[in-house]
Amino acid sequence: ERGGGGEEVDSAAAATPRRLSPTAATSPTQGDARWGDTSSYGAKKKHRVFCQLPNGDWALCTVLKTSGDESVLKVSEGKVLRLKTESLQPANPEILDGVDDLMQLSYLSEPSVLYNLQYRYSQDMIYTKAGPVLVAVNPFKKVSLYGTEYIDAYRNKTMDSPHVYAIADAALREMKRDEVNQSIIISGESGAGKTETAKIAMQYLASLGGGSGIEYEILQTNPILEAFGNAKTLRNDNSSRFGKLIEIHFSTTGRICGAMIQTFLLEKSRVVQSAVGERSYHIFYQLCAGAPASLREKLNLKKVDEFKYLKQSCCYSIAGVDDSQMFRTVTEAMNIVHISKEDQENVLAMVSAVLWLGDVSFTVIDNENHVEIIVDEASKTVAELLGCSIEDLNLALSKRHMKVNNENIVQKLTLAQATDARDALAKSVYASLFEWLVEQINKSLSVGKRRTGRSISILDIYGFESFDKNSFEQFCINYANERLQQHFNRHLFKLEQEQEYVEDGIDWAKVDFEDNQDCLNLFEKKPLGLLSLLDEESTFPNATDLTFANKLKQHLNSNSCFRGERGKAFAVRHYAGEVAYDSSGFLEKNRDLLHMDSIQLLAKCKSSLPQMFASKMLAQSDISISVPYRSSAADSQKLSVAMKFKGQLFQLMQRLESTTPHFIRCIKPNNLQLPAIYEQGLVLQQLKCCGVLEVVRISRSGYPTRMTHQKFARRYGFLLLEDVASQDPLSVSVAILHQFNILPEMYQVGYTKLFFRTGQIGKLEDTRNRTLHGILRVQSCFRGHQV
Ligand code: AD9
Ligand code: MG
Repeated sequence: ERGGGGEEVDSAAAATPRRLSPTAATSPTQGDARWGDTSSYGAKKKHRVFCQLPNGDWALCTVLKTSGDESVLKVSEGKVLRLKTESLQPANPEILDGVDDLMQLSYLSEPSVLYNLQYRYSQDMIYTKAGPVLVAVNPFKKVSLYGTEYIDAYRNKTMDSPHVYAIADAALREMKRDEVNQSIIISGESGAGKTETAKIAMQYLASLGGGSGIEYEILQTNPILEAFGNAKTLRNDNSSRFGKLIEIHFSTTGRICGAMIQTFLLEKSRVVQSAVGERSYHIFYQLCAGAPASLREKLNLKKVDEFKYLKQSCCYSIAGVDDSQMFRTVTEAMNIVHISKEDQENVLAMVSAVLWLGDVSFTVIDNENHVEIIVDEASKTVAELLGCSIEDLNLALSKRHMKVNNENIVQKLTLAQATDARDALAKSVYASLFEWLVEQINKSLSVGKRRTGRSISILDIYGFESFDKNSFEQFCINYANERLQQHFNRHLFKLEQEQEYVEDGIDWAKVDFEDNQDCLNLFEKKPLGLLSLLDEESTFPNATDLTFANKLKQHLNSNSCFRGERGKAFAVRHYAGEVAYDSSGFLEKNRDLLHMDSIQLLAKCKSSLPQMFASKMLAQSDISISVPYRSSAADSQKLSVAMKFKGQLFQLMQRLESTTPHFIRCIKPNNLQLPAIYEQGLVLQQLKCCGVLEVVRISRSGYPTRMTHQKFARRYGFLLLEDVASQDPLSVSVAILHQFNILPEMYQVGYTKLFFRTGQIGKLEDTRNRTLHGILRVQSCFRGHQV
C-alpha cells in the first residue's frame, strides 16, 4: 500500500514537498485506527529519532512501534508518520539537548546538529561552539546578551557560555600570554550578522583595553564606514558593500593605542545603478534628509526621489531607520575622528556632485549621434561642486583624446559612450572619496601606534555567494573565500601534524578533508589560470566577454574545477558548491577604466578633493600629470581590479598567517530578516559552506592539543593532592590525568608528549587559574554557606 509521495498526517501543517526520497515515507496514516491514541505511548520509555518530513525538514520524534522494516513515529501531538526504519537517524539523549558545544553530541548527524542549534536559538542562545569555532545564528531582534554586565561577567569568567565576548577575551588573553598577534575572522553570507558581530567584538576589546580614549574613536569609525560603504539590498537592510579588516593596536601594557583599517573591493556600480527594492549608499539619503538649511543650499540638494541615480530603484527609505537622524550620527562620528568641518563639507560636496552627475544629460549634435552636455542646473551644479568650468566638464564627457599612429586625435563620443563616461566619473569620484575617508580615519587612529605592541585584527568580509546570476563581483568574492577557506582548513585540520602522531607513537585514524588547492590553482595558475587569462584578455582592445569565455574554455576545459557552459557562461567548482558565472561585463569591470580626459578634468578642478583623487589615479596608472593626453593603451597600464584584489588578498593572508586565528561563522536562519524563523535547509547549506560540520567531525577525531610530559607536569603538578616531587614527568602527568578524571578517550600518552581532544586542556587551565588566584577556596566556602 506504499504511496510514492508521502504526506504528513496533519494536513494543516503540511508544506509543499521539496525533497523527499521516494522510500522515505509511506502513504497517509491519517485517521488510521491501528495506531490509536498516540498520547498513551508517552508513558513508555522514549526512543527518540529524527525523521525527514515531506518538506525536507528533519523532525525529532519518538518511535511508537517498529514492525518489519517500517517504524511508526509520533512527530508531534496527534501527528503520526509511518516511515522506513532505515531512513531514520538516531537522536541524542535528552540530556544533550542544547549542549553549548556541538563536539559534545554523541550523534553528529546533520539533523542532530540542526536540532541542537535550533533548540538553542529558540531560547535566544544564539551562540554555540563547534569545537574551536564559534557559530552565531542571527536573532534578527534585540537579545539581552550584551552590555557592561555581560562584558564584566566574561572578563571575570563568571560566565563561560559561548559568546563573541568569550572569543574576544580569548584573543586578548592569548595576545598577552603568547605575545602573538591575534585575528578574529568572521564569515557568513550576506545578512548573517558579520558586521554586527565585528562591532560586538570591538566593543569588548574597547571596554577591556580602553582608557586612552582612542577606543571611542575606533568605535566611531563604524557609523562613518557604514554610511559610505553600506546600502540596503534585498538580503540585508544594512549590507556592507566592501570587505574590512581592522587591526587594533595594543601597547605593551595591554591598552588600546591605535588602529588601522583596510578595506577591500567597494562595489562601485551601486553608485550609478541599483536593483529595484535596493538602495545606493546610505550617505546619499542621509545627506538629502538631514542636511541643515545652509548646507542644503550650498550643495543645492534636492529630495531623494528627484535624483536619477536614486530614483531608478524606487526605494528611498528603510523600515525603522531615520536617515536624517543618521546624518547627525555620522557628522558627530566624523567630528570624533577629527575630520575637520571644512573637510566634512568637502566630502559632502563630492556626495552631492555624484548625485548631480546622474542628472547631467546630453543633446545629440549631428547625425552620427555625437553629443554635448546640456547646460542646465545639473551640469552647472556639478561644475560648481567640483570647481571646474562647464566647458571642461563638457570636454571630458563628450570627447576622447587619443593617440593613433603617433598622432593626437580627438574622438567625439556618442550618447551611449558619453553616458558611460559620465557614470564612470561618478563611480570613481565616489570610490576615491571612500578611499580618502579611510585614509583620514587611519591618520586619526594611528596616533599611538607603537612597534613594540601587539594587535588584534578583526576581519569582516563577504562570505561565499551563489546567486541565480553571478558576475565579476561574485567571482572575486568567491575567490577570496576560497583563500580564506584554505587558511581555515590549514589551521584547524593541521594535516602536517600527522607526522607528529606517528613519531610519538599515537594511534590515529587519518581523517580526510576536502582540500581546495585545486580550485585555488584554477584561479591563480600562470599563465593559464582564470585570473591570468582574464588579465590577458583585458589588455586586448578588441576582446569581448565572449572571446574571454571562449579562451577559458579553450585552456581550462580539462581542469576538474572548471566547466565551460554555453555562450559567455562558465562554472567553477568551489569548495562550497558549483557556481555558474556569466562573464558579461567581466572585462570592463576588470579594466575599470576612467579615461584620461576625466582624470585630467579632476586634476584641473579647483576643489581640493578632486585634485587629490586625480593625483592618486595618475600615480596608480603610472603616468605623470604633465603629459597631456596619452592613448587609451596607456590607461590600461593601471593594475587591473582582479590583480589589485589578488595582491590585497595575498597581503591579507600573509598578515593573518602570522596571527593566532579565532573563527566566527555567522548563520542566517531565514531570508526574511525576521526573528524566530529557523529554516533548516538554509541553515544546513550554510553550515556546509563554511565547514562547520567538517570541523566538528575532524576535531572530534583528532588530538589537536599537545604538550610535552615535562611541561604538563610542571604546569599542573601543583594541583595534585599527593606529593609527587620525586616522580618523573610521565608519572606526574598520568597522576594529574587520573585526579581530574580526564576520560581515556579524551587523550593519548605519546613517547614525549600528551595528546588531547579539543577542549580538554581548557578545563585544566581553568582549575589551574582558579587555584592560582585562590578563588577556588573562596568559592567553595561561599557555596558551603549557601547550602
Ligand atoms: V553583509 O554581507 O554586510 O550584507 P552581514 O554583515 O553579515 O551582512 P549584518 O551584521 O549587517 O550582516 O546583520 C544584518 C542584520 O541582522 C543587522 O542589521 C541586525 O538587524 C541583525 N543582527 C545581526 N546580528 C545581530 C545580533 N547579534 N543581535 C541583533 C542582529 N540583531
Ligand atoms: Mg556586513
